[in-house]
Amino acid sequence: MKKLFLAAVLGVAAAAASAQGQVNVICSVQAEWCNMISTVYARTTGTKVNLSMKGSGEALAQLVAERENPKTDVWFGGTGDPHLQAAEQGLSLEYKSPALGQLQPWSQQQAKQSGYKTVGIYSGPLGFGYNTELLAKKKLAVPKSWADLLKPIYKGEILVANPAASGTAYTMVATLVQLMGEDKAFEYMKALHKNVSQYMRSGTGPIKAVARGESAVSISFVHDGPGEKMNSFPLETVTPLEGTGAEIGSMSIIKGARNLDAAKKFYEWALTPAAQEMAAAARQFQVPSNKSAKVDPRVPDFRLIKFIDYDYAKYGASAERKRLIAKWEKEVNSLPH
Ligand code: S7P
Repeated sequence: MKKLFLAAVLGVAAAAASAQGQVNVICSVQAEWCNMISTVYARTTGTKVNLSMKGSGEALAQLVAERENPKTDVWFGGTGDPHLQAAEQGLSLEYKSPALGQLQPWSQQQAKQSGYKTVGIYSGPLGFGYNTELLAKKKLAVPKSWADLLKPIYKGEILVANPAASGTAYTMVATLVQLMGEDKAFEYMKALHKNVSQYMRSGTGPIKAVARGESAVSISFVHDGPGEKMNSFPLETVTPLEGTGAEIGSMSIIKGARNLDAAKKFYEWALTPAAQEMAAAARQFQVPSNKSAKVDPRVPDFRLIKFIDYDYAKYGASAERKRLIAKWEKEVNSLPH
């Protein structure tokens, strides 16, 4: 009798859930955050979230491949440059959220310059991750500047992602070009290549590998550091003295979304303070874009970091992104180690 009752209750719940439909989300933040938003959203709204987890570079490639027959409704998270590229290529839908006024100026600016086809949901600075135990064991100093990374002592000790696959690594290329000028930046990246042991596919791969002692130093978003530390890894982060860039992690609704109403509801929910505070609960420490969302004390303090004036419109443009990546492949990645 009890079993029958339970089955009936679950049946009603399942029917309610399916009545609320589903939303297909590409999620480009780390898995813990993706899983948390999908579980909480499904539980509170009855709408099933079909998650596909992909880094930003890979997410953009999937959306390009799906162009004629989109299977994705919302692209949540990932570096802003590929979201701007998606907007420019007509892959995302113009949508002006009524919540825009509640968002930080950088988030609103990201929306405006994309023609309201994307919006900033978080921001975070690029810097270095380092394994304190490994550095001590190898008697290596903590690198404090971009210049430090070129020192021969770091040969084979640096991990970074491949800009052709990773939005994080593209942020590094665009940051260096803006910081040094294009010619010097490419000379710099050629010299850095000698110290890089591997270009990884995913932007978060390098800091995870460094945390686990597989390498000493990574070029990474520093907001990914505290989570590794909380998992008891000997990992610290630093931002370079000369200056650095920041990402505007973004969210877009996909043009031709099969579940458009569900997509808009999910998008609105993702802009609320409560949804944005889930990042820290999932041990990810970007600055939230909703001005009312609580900022965890482990979020990097932007006031202490020297930032370049990152030109998101220029470096998020398809032609510029493609050109810089092709140049990096030809002039840097082709060099022997
Ligand atoms: O915390 C996760 C994070 O660092 O990863 C995102 C992004 O998916 C990285 O993509 P790539 O693999 O293409 O570099 C960042 O937006 C986010 O801050």
